[in-house]
Amino acid sequence: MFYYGPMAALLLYLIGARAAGKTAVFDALIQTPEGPHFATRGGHRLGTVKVPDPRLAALRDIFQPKKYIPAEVTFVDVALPAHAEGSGFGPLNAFLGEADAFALVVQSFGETDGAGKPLDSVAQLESVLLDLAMADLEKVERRVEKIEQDVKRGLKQGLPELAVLQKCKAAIDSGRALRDLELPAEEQKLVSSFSFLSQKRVLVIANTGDADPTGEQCAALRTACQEKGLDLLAFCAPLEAEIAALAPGDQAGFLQDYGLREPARTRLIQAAYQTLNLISFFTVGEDEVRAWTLRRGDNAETAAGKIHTDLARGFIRAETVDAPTLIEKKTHAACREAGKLRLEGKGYIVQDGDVIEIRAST
Ligand SMILES: Nc1nc2c(ncn2[C@@H]2O[C@H](COP(=O)(O)OP(=O)(O)O)[C@@H](O)[C@H]2O)c(=O)[nH]1
Ligand SMILES: [Mg+2]
Repeated sequence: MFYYGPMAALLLYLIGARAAGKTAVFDALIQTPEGPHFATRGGHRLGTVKVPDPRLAALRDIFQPKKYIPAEVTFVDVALPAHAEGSGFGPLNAFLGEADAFALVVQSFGETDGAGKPLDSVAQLESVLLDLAMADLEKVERRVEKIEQDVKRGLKQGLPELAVLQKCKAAIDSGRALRDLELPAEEQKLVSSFSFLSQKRVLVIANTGDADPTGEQCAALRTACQEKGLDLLAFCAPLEAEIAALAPGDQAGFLQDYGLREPARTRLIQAAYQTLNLISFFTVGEDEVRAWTLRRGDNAETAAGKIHTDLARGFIRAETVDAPTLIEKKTHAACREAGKLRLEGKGYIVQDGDVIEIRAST
């Protein structure tokens, strides 16, 4: 993974056909009442935003810390080469391999696509998914060839890897994305260095027209996504950009008028956490109130290791309370009195919204 700045932000890469509206979507995601925030690297645009979390904000208000550190997400508006069907992404493969997930923008407005042909959103989705698969197939075939040559020379250590690669190749050949292959952990380990693009989670963004901000008219695309097991979010990029530029107090009314639950940025971040199976836990104190990201199912020892490797090594226990209780009771002492402060061991499965203090011997 890339690290932009001191923190490990979740990396969401915007991909899609030419003129699908990737840049327009990116502009909406990075817009704020103070203007857009982004940096440029190698032609790509990167925008880092804080993950909105009302629980963390409430904890900040109680503890009044010196530092307030929400989790971060970085959106990347990928500068793609001219879209060439079925040929993968060429020189961008390695760069795309760094993504935690893709947000695949599909044009869902207007009558013609970026190539001047009649718009077919489903075909556009499938074409980009095919590009991801072709990029992987190329890597697989190149590596298979190399291992087979080695085997002929009597070098057999590549055989377990070869077996997994054959499995991957068979899946791609039959039109399945590698993300649906569910390799056992030991097989996954043998191929994880390839950073297969079709193994990454994909969120589909239908970039709709002004008349359809909630994507009611995207029935065919919605069905296609369901069949592929992909989550679909609809947003009208220019409209969302306008709303995001409003003062925070004015946004709610506009969102409501258009039938929108939350701003586009929040909806996308929530969907990304969902599809990547991520949860947040919090640490609180006078110095800092901070959010940390974990995979659902991770235990307290892993959580400790996120904060500092020493805390995982010397782990004694995790003093744990759920955020709503701490927000209600205001102090750890009050939580303890109410019997709500739990002492959890290394193997405790951390829950979304846990406030944790690690006790460790150092
Ligand atoms: N009407 C309409 N036009 C849009 C929308 N989103 C993008 N566009 C236009 O479509 C063109 C391509 O958009 P852009 O974001 O540059 O596409 P990209 O190539 O995927 O980055 C631009 O002229 C945009 O102004 C939309 O939601 N509605
Ligand atoms: Mg663009």
